[in-house]
Amino acid sequence: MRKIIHIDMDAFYAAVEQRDNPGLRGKPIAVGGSERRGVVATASYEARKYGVHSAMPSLTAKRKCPALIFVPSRSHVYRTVSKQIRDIFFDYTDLVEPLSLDEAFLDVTVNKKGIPSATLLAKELKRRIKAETQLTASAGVSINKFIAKIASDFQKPDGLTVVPPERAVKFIEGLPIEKFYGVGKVTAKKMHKLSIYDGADLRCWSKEKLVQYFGKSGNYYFDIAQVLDERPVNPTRIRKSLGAERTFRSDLVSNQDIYSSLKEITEEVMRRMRKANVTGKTVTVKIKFADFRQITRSITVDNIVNSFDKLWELAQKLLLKVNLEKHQIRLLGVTLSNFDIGEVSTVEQLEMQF
Ligand code: DCP
Ligand code: MG
Repeated sequence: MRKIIHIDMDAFYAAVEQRDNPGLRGKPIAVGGSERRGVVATASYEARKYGVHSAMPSLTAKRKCPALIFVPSRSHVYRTVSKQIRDIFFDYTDLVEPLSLDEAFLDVTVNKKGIPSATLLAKELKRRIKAETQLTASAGVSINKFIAKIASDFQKPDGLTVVPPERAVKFIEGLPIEKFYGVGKVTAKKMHKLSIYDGADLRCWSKEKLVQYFGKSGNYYFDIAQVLDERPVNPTRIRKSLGAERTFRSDLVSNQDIYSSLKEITEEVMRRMRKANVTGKTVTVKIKFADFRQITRSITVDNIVNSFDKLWELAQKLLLKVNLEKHQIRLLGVTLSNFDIGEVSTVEQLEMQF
């Protein structure tokens, strides 16, 4: 039985800004965006009470919370803190897998300090993070990555949620399907149509049936539902690209469907880029046709791609290069690569499905 901890900093960018500028403490703030344009990278908990959240257009955020203070993002500071917390993790184990700047999985089954209780170890991590960065983190402790990740979100901020082995099944059973990491909005809807609303419902499904309805991802849904998530914490994972793709239940034919699907996928890529804090210079569009023939089209630009508008412009340009006439499209994907920072081990681990 493994002992896995997932740690995630609370309101990360906003907490750093409030730490470094006492005038912002206790106030509703948004990092990123401005009074007039852009999107919110994250909001302080004071602002979240008004419904302000990550990826919300600034204008909407300001309307929801008129007292909202916009603070510019300071990437280099967030990277420094990220490095500090990683160094703390390495004091306990080398099995550290960062998912983004502010979160990581740790396998502490065997740890450098010989601490037998993962709960005590998580408490110590939280205490040290607080002492060394003046910031709070939330932790989830369990027997696999899936449960640990969801648990860390349960009692934010400054939370500690432990799901011991004997409670793992109950935990999964009671979990609404939307909370399953890796189940996107579209998949959740599809599951609702099949009367799958929570883990208990999902647990009634065989692997075969899930694969039949959800393709390859069906295997993953089965494994997490049956508490068979054996994915190791992978400390060497360095991603060189970041993307999203979607297989359609019925092939796309009309240009309108193709472009609107491509736009949704591009939006998902942008969300992941923001979350992972990466920008890059190469954009690739992948298309699989109904006959399974697959093509990719890439473009590399001189200036980094760091906005949705730019990414969308390039994705459309690439699609224009493809003759879509008389073709049915089975899969569309958008990928960003050629990152402009050297080390990117900070990208989301799971291939998230739509
Ligand atoms: N981020 C971003 N754009 C997004 C999502 C996140 O720029 N769409 C950045 C800002 C966040 C940081 O990544 O501070 C970490 O993301 P989290 O999802 O962990 O969110 P927070 O740490 O801000 O809040 P929480 O307390 O919910 O973890
Ligand atoms: Mg966080």
